[in-house]
Amino acid sequence: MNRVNSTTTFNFINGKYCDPVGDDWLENINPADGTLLGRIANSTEQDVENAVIAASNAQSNWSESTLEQRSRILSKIGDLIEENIESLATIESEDSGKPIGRARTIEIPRAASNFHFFANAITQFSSESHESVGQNAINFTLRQPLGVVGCISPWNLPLYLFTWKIAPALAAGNCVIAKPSELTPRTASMLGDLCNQAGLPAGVLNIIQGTGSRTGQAILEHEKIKAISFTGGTATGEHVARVVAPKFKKLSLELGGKNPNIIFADCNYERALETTIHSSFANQGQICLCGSRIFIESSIYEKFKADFVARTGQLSVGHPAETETTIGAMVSGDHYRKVLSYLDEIDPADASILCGGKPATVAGYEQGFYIEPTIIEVQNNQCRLNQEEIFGPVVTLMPFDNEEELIAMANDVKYGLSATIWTRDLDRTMRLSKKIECGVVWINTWLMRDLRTPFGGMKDSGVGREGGLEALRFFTEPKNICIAFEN
Ligand code: TXE
Repeated sequence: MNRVNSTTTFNFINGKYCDPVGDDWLENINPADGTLLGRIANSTEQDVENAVIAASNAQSNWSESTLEQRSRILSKIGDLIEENIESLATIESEDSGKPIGRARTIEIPRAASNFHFFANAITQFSSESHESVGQNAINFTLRQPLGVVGCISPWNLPLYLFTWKIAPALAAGNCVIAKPSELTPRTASMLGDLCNQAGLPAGVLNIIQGTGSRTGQAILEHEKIKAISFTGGTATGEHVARVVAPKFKKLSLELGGKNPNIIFADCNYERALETTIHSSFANQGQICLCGSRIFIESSIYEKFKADFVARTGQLSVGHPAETETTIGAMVSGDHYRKVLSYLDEIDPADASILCGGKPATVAGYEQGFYIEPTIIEVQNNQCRLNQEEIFGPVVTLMPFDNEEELIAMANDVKYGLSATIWTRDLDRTMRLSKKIECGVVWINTWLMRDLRTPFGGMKDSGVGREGGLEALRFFTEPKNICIAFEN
């Protein structure tokens, strides 16, 4: 691939890979062993400006292209991602520390699905009309592209989340300035080449690399960028909102979570146990949807606790490239230290560690950022472990006696992204689903996704929804046209 498998990650502007204007570079560190993978462009306002110029020049042709043309190109990008799964998965795993199997079977295929899904969805997107009966008028609503939009994505599911924003933005006829996380830049960079191969016109997608505080900030502040779609931490999201709101840009924020995983005694026990392993530790717990607070009905608490600890003991912490690894490396040294700081500061009055609780050593890779999967029994939902997003392989357990007590604890947190409930009682399912404060509820499953459904959170987990028509609505401006007619 063109300038992408090398150790240098360039910007992709106007269909070409290029150096950052200021010739400034960041280091890309391999979290599995602490070695240097290469260097990454650290872009300035001038690079963002160049990207915006390219995007603005491409805008009118792209927004005037037919839906079939756009659909064909986006579908081809999806095909090319599928054809390059192996190289994309290898790079994704190297950049992020995630097990290669996860990248190969879940995340890169999902990036392809994002393009295939929106390639189809745009051909079915329609707008509304309203006849003003008795007033001799008809209203219809145009859904026009916004223009040049900004997409900023995080490091935990790099290409998966990057494409989840870019695909609907492009499908709706916008040109895009996209910034991946500086911790996981390379699969995003590879996407540029695939877009060229698929025939995406130059300037329609521009991929800018660099830090959040400089490159990301320049995207937020650029007057010609009409909307920002952001996924990342809640503190960063707050900052993004502060910068963007006075500029009256459209804003979508997908932020952190502290999600309850609720287990009732009448559940399918084996399924709940097995899925709880995944919802706790998948991707080293670095998924905003992970069920990090596990509430278990008292009558099965001791049994579930023992079985969960035993099952967790079978997980294999190892190098991400090894196929038997279930827990890879944390994304970076900084994040590794942040997660460990929660474990170092545990107050024994609040909590006791049932397993894990410290760094893991992987032979041959002693400089890598590994943490043992950790289960902590906590005494109350108010402790820091249950209130803050740790974003690592760390979960807490607490028993509950009744629904009232449970719902009070589940909702007593600043976040409101998702919840999982394990029960066979349909009435309870409905009662709790209506009361729980979050945007996504899974019953007897976790992270089962249908890309047509609205996705996002309430409270400090964000504003707005992604997915399906919600994303196409976000990336378009509704313009109502009222035509009066004479009888
Ligand atoms: O992410 P940031 P960080 C949570 C998780 C984690 C915490 C911090 O709890 O510990 O956030 O993670 C860009 N203007 N999540 O600091 O900063 C940045 O370059 C514009 C949850 O690594 O939120 C990157 O591209 N952009 C989350 C993106 O924002 C800025 C996933 C996300 O980085 C910017 C990741 C700025 N001023 C972390 N500052 C989830 N919801 O899935 C940073 N960025």
